[in-house]
Amino acid sequence: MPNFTRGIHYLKKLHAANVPPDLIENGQKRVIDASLTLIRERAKLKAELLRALGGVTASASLLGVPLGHNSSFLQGPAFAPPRIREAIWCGSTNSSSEEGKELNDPRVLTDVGDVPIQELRDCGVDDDKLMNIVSESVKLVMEQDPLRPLVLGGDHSISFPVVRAVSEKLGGPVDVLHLDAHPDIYDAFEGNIYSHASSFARIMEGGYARRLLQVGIRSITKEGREQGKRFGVEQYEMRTFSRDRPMLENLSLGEGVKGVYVSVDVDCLDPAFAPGVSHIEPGGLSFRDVLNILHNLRGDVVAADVVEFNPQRDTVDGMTAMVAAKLVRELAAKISK
Ligand SMILES: [Mn+2]
Repeated sequence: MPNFTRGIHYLKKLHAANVPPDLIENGQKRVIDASLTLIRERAKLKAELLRALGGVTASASLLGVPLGHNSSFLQGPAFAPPRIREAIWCGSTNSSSEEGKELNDPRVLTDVGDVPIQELRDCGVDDDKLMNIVSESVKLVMEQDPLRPLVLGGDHSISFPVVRAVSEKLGGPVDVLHLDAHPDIYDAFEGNIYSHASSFARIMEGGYARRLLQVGIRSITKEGREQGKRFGVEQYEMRTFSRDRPMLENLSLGEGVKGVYVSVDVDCLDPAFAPGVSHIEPGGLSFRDVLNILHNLRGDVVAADVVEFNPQRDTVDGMTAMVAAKLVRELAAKISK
C-alpha cells in the first residue's frame, strides 16, 4: 500500500522547523486555484462543444474523485477512476447502452477529468478544505449547461460534498436513491465526521435530501437503524427484498424537489457479481436487480456517483472494473437527454 500521508507528514515537519505557515498556505492556495482552473476549463470546453452541436438538454460528465483515506478499512478506492475509465472504453464490448444510447457521443457522455486529490493532500491540504474543493469542482461542472456530474469514486465519503454541491447549486433538496450494503449514516466513525460510514448523516443534517431511499442494506447496526429513524430514511433491507422488489422496480422520485441523485456503492451487489470491493458482504443484489431499478426509475436524474470499487481487491482480469463501468455507462444513458 502506498503511504498517502507521506507528503502531509513532511509538511508537518517543515512547520516544526519554523517554515512560516503563510508560505505553505499561500502555496496551497495557488495549487488549489490551478486544480480548479483545469476542471473549469475542461467543463467549459465540453459544454461549448455540446451547445454548438445542439439538440441536447442534459449530458453526463465524468468527474473522478480518487479519494480513499476516509475509508474505515482499505484505501484502494483511491485508485478506481482510471480503472473504471479503462473499462468503459474496453474493446471487449461496444459503446451502446442497453437501451440504445451511444456512449461515444458527447451528447451522452463527456469527461472533465479528476480532482487531483492525492496531489492536493501531498501539498498538506486538510479534509475540511478537500471536501470544499470536491464541492467546488462539482459546481464548476454544473455551471456549464448541459453538463451533469457523474462522479467516479473514491470511497463513499465523497457523496457528502457532491450532494451538498448539487443541492446548493440547484437551490434546494433532491431525492436520493442510495444503493448500498450499508446505510453509511453513523454520526461519526472512529471519530471521523468525514468517514465513508457517515456521509449520509452529513447529507441529512445539511437538509440536502428530502427523501433518502437506501436499497440493498444487509449490514446495519443499532445506530444505523436509529439514525435512519431520526432522519426519516426509507431503509429497504435485503432480507425483505423479494417483498419490496415490485415497488423498488417502479420508483418515481424527485417530483416537487430539484430532481434525483443516484449514489451507487458497488458493494450493493452480491460479492458474486462484484468481488472488488473493500467490504465483502454476502446476500446482495444481482446486477440485473440494480439495472431493473435504475432503468425503470422515473425522475430527472441531476447527478450520480459510483463509489467503493477497490481495484486492489479485484480479480486479475478486472471483472469488478467492468461491473463498475457498466453501472457508469447505464447511469450516463439515464442522465442524458
Ligand atoms: Mn457499502
